Amino acid sequence: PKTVYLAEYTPFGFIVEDVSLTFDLDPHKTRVKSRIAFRPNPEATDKTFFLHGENLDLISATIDGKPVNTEQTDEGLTCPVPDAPFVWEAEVEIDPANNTALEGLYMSNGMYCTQCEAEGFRKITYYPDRPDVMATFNVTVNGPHPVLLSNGNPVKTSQHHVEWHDPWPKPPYLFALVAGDLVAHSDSFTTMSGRKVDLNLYVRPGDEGKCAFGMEALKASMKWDEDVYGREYDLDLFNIVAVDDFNMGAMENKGLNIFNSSAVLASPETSTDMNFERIEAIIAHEYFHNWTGNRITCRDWFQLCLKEGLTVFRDSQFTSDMRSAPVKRISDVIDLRARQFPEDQGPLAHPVRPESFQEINNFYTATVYEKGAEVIGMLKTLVGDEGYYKALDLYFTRHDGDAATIEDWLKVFEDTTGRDLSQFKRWYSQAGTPRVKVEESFELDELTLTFTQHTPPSTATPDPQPQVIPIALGLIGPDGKEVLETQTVELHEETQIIRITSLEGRPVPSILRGFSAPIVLEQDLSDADRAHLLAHDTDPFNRWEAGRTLARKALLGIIENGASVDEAYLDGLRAVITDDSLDPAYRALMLGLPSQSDLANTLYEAGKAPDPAAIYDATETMRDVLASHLKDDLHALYKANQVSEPYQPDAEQSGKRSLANAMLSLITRAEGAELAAQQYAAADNMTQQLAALANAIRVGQGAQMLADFEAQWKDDRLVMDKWFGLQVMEAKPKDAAATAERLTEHPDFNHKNPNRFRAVFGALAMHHAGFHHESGDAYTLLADWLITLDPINPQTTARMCSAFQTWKRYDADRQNKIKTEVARILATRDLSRDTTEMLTRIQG
Ligand code: DPP
Ligand code: ZN
Repeated sequence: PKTVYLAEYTPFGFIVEDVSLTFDLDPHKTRVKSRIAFRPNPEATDKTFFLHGENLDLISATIDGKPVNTEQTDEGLTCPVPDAPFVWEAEVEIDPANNTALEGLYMSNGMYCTQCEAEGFRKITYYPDRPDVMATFNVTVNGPHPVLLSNGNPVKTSQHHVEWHDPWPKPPYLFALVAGDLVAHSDSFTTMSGRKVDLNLYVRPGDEGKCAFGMEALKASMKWDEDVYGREYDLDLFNIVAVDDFNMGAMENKGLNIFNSSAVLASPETSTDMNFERIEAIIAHEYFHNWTGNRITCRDWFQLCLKEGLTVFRDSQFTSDMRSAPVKRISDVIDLRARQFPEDQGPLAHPVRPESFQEINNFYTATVYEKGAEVIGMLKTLVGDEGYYKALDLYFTRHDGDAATIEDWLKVFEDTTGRDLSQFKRWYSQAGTPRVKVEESFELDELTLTFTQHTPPSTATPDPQPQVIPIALGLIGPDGKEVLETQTVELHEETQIIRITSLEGRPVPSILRGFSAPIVLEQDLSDADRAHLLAHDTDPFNRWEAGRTLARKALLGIIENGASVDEAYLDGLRAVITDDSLDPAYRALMLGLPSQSDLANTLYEAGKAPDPAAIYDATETMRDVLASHLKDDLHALYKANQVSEPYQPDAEQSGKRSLANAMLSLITRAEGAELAAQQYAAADNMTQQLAALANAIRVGQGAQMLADFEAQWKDDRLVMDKWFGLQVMEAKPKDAAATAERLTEHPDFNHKNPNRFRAVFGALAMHHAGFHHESGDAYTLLADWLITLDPINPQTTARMCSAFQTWKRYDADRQNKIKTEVARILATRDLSRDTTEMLTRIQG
């Protein structure tokens, strides 16, 4: 496969003035006619006329009405063109019903839909399929369906025929088309300038009852973007369509967002609190792309973080405003450490702005998205809120309508704040997680903190240079009172010393408050100091972090020498859990343990091969210890956090449910599944039902409940995904692979549906002790299924390959088993470019 390099960017030789497309829909023989007005691009030196095109059957092609001879390859075509404006017209035939890759135009349950990001438009028609080619689109859809949608506004509608016009120039990856027998949940929003926008959420008949929440989230997002960023929506219509077969979460096509049904459909009976929160965030994310992504797009795919990092940052701000900011911050950091850190510290490490790729679909990663968002958070910390919003205002005015770069982005900050961001820019160009070691000394009344930063070299970045690292810190005095409020120190050098004087007695430094930078902090604090922070830190993130660090130490003690858990920690934890002045959601997070994968990594970094079974056992022991230490509080807290009001998926109610369900899990562990069975029987919402079921399965008493659950929900695709996933998640390590395999034999298992495939195999890959069971069965099973899925859906296959990325952590036997499976997949004939690239990189 060919490698593409950022350094080799050149503009396209032609400018597209206008695009007209006509679709005559047919499952196997859809005809697409295109009429594209080109003119030579005065700024381009390379005048080759190359149009991308894949899996297209070319029926005819003309230039200015005269037939042309084209030269075709698997990737596109060229032909001679005049050195003056001209009109290209072509007709192609495509086969949406056989498009199982779910890129381009495809079918899902009888409906037509599209996915063009990143490079799917070339599977619809011949076109310069690159984000820096922006044009206005006119689209005619002919088909025997009640609903025929495309981008922009409808200009002419008759039966089986709708013409759409999108006045905003857009790159082809934002093109969308939907046709089907759909029903709309409709509403409207009046913008800040008083314009009425019609809003529709289109779903399959039967799903009407799952639309209300998504619609409210959309309106809240529209309002929030006006209030916080001054961004108003720019069409008279905004449509969202839910589709069952979709590779990603959702897609921000101009005026016609297409959503994986799991990322938009919700009802109390079928969705958990976590589902609601995720849906609210994804709706916001896609809506926010209208400005950060669509109005200002990316010059090339190396700049993906320009829109994704910023839009993730914006959706996190939104969730923090709608719900609890500390809870959102802690959840984001848990997620970053679970998904981005392993990527950044393993063979798939790449900079937030990668410099080369073979298949861009492989770079929709936690690094581009989540680390990309962290980088923007740091920038905001460094320039302050006022500086940040001034820079954003300039970004929106200066670059509206542009296909922009990270250089453009940083320039608006330099121009508005006067800061030199050349060193900061390394966050975009260097791979790897920086590690910051802090050493402390205290003499008389002076505290000295010595910071040393170091980024481990990687293939992507063999020689990392010091980065700009904002460290938010405060001090907690011996009496538990804060003696220094949060200050931000900027690290630039490899080593930097900070002195704080006039202190009365040694305070405990609370460093990296709010997780002010995406780094690993190495701080040698005693257990007593951490317990002090757990009890007194005013920064909610660091208070949680103190507890988490103590839990990690306790777990490692159990793993390595069967040590008993420190009583001071357990008492400190109990004090937090029973403190009614604290948000229940926050208290529930305090009870969470570091993941088993995280523990494996800690051991690996200490030079020891982690034993997944021992880690699993230690986690079980730790939970038993928690159950027994908190036993006098469990039932009281469970009861105190029951919700008697009608179900609402808001922060307050979901916080209570999460604390109550954390209690349920400890109670079930200590006493069996009786209370879980009661909760299951009484549940009127999925959060309560699913938590009860999970707990019953965990203690081996869930068989009947599982059968009841299946009988109740067999016709609900999204709920059945939970049923599939939960059985794998809750399996004992030795049974995980066999459980997954058994589920693949279930009549409702369908590997062509990405949600169902991920329900089973995503759960298996996340089951640390099950996936890495010494038998190697899970490795083999996953490899078998990746080989099966690759010819059908390369994108989902390649994404799932990351399950193997941590192979170097483990012992020689596991390493060999994984290497064998990776090599076996790679030896498959006609393996996709996507999967080939991922596995080759993982091999390292
Ligand atoms: N739809 C995906 C997202 O919003 C890719 N743009 O992140
Ligand atoms: Zn996005």
